Amino acid sequence: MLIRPTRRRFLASAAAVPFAGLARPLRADVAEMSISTRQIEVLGRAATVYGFNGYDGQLGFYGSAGDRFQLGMQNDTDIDVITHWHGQVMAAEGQDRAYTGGGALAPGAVDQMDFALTPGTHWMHAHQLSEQALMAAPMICREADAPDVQEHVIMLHDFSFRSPEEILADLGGSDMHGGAGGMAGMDHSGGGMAGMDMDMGGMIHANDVAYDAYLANDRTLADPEVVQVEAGTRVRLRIINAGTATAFWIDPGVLQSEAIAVDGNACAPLQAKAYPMAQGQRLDLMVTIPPQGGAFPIFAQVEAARMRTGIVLATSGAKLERLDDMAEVEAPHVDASFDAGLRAVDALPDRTGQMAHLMLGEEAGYRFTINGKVHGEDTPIAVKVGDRLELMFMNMGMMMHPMHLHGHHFQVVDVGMGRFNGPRRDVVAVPPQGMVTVAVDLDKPGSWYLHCHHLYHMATGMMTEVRVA
Ligand SMILES: [Cu+2]
Repeated sequence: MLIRPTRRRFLASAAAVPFAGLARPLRADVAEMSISTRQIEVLGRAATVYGFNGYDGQLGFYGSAGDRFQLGMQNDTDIDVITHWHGQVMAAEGQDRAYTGGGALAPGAVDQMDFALTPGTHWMHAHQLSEQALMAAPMICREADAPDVQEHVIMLHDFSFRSPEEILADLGGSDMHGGAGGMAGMDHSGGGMAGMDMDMGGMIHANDVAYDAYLANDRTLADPEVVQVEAGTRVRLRIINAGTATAFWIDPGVLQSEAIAVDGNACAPLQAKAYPMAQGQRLDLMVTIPPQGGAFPIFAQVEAARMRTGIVLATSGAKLERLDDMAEVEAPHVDASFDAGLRAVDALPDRTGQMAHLMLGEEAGYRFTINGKVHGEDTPIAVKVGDRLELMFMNMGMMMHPMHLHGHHFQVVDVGMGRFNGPRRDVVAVPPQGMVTVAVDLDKPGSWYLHCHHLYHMATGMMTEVRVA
């Protein structure tokens, strides 16, 4: 048997390279990646956040098609971590802890990982409130047919100096999923509302959390990352929206651009003036640097708001101008119009399947539901291996819900304008009052979470499971 050494494994055999902010050097005999706290500076203030630390001083993991994710993951924090390899659908149940009964990686413990990487722009994150404290990192597997161009990863975050527990308390909700005490603190006695409250919030809204800053690779526009690029070349941006409660619009400004993949899945190239990214989604954007060179901001603007973050692509010697962290004009709400224009290059074969209807609701007391139930009260969707399933999401509320299925990449087949050959994804934005249908071939046994990727909607109940037997 031939075992291809991955770059990561090669590095593991070399001396460990600790970097600033790492609690202590990694030990090659114990772990090849670690989860720990680190220090960043936001708006001139120090902040302690989490990180998934690789050996070479980079956050996250970078591999190539054919590699395996084969390493020890050590938890150097003092909290339990429910690890999730988002988009890495070859992680068998048990490798990925985010399922009912999956438990958590305890402080000091090591999980031995070993699964084939799924090519594309994916990521790793805690399936708990700690995701808000930046417990998230890129998990990239470069495609075998990736064009030979410069690549750069951009990870977006919504940042608060408050703890996620405080944020959730301010929203009025209680954590039903991944809190330190598991199901402790779950109290439905005060709810008392069986039906859905269609008047919640009155009108379509977003951004229910007031953040202190929005980060692109840990930095704000006051001090953005500046990436050196060559004039006249193409650059592939692998963008990850790790914002827990924030959808963004990616604005490449004057640069010619096209989307070439969404959620790690190649799509027919699509040009837009701005590209929406719901929570959890990824976008591979190919941009062209003009022959005359210059400095080119890539903005990520919060939906339905003026706040923005971003990075700068700059050719050598280009003059960098100060960038305003407020756009002149408010961005629209993220809706389904971009997805309506996307076409899959690896469409699912035509098949009929069973349909599951999922009504997405919001109730008083910051309670988010699927078919009127919070996770724990819900009835999982039961199917057999190999089944085709269609999930029809009907959003009865006034906030967009980015719906994510674990273990699979579905295909968007209807965004309310009739059947179409839509994109392969693993998170789909279901707009307020909107209806979106996705199709999926369930090829792996297991209990796969199906949930809203707005962290606080998930935490307060908007999650169920697809049980594949
Ligand atoms: Cu939601």
